[in-house]
Amino acid sequence: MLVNEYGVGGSVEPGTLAFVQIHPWGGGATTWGSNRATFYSVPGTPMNWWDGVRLDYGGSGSTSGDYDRYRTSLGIRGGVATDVTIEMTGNPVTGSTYNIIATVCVEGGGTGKTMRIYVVQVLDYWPFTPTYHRNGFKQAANTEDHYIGAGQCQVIDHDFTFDTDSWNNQSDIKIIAWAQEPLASGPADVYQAAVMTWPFPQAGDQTPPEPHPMTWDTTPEPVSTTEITMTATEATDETPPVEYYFRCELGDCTTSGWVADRVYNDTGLLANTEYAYKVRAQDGVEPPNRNAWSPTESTFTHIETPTGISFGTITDNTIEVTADGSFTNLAVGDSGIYFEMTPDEGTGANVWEQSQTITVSGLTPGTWYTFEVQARNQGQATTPWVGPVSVRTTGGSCGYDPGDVNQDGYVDGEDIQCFTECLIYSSGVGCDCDCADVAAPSGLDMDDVSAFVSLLLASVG
Ligand SMILES: [Ca+2]
Ligand SMILES: [Ca+2]
Ligand SMILES: [Ca+2]
Repeated sequence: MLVNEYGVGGSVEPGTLAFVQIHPWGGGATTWGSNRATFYSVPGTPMNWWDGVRLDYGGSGSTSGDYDRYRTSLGIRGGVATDVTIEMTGNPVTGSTYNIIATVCVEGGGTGKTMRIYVVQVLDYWPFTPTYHRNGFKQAANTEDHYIGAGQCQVIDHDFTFDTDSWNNQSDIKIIAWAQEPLASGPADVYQAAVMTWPFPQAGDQTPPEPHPMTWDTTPEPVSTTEITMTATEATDETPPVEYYFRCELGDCTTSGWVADRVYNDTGLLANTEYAYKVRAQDGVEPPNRNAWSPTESTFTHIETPTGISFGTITDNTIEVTADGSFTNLAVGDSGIYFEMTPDEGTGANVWEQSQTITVSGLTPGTWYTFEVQARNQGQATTPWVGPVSVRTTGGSCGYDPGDVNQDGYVDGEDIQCFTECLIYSSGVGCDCDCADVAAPSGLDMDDVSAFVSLLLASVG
């Protein structure tokens, strides 16, 4: 069976014709090839069997004349109707070993018959010399004889391990299967033949989970200063279980490995630091099919929440205020601390600052100011508010300590009468009502009552 021209153009449609080239003698000779030669009683080469149609052998002395004759044979062969179909798949097993499945069927309404099924591997352009080397025989599965009824199929299952020549030239590997009349010698009609070329179509579930590419249900977002959570879209596949793989793409974060849960929490992270992740899924096939990566999404861990508010130097017109605690990357990106001051006066408060201590200036002497603070990370995610805490600028009309309403130099029970008169009448003989304003907000109201009582109790204690 020596045809070099076919299958590479001309009138022959690639893939519609299966040839196996056998070298019964000389280079490339095999026992299987010799047996085939015996089957066909080959007296010499070149020789061509058109199984079921006619025999050509010997050269005419004109290569083009030979090919013309072969084309005639091919046309006759192609005109013969058949009710047999062959489909093939090849799945990798390990290394250069592939599991080859040939499914041979007789069409519904066809004629049941016993057939001898051949499955062989050839390597195109082999032997490398001589040049008549198309689809040279390499190895064969044991033939199987099967009766296949109309509308029925037979599966032929065989592992082929490809030799070094083949494995080094994978694109030239072909699997050829045919169903032949089960006779002891040729001629023997061939009912159908099929060629499988590299890369092989594979059997079973070859489809990655959906969605493909992967998508996010919820992109990464901070849970705390040390934890980020993210949720992949639920992936579906005909072959469960589906597993997810969250990969750290930015920063010293943690890749999940293959996990069953589509929610992933990465812990042990640094505060107010950027991290990025992408995710994909795989199905339960071995080896698994994997969808394409999702877009990479980044986020920032939360910044630390202030632990309190404290005050530094306070003058008639300025207040130095600190958000207590330590803050990671406070000067980076949109990070900052907001000092909310009521009433909103002067300069320096009620803006985002990349410092945990600020000095508010331009304030009114002897006036109460109330502060609340919060921090935000590089992504502007804010902490809870801390406070309120109030403080009073020095100075003002109260020339004594706040609470010393009767101006005797002490804050004690002697101040109660003045405090009460100031509260009721806004004035009193011998009383400085500005000294009764012992708590925020500025001015005398019920907030000052409890604060004044606390002052008295403190003075007693
Ligand atoms: Ca799948
Ligand atoms: Ca007093
Ligand atoms: Ca007050």
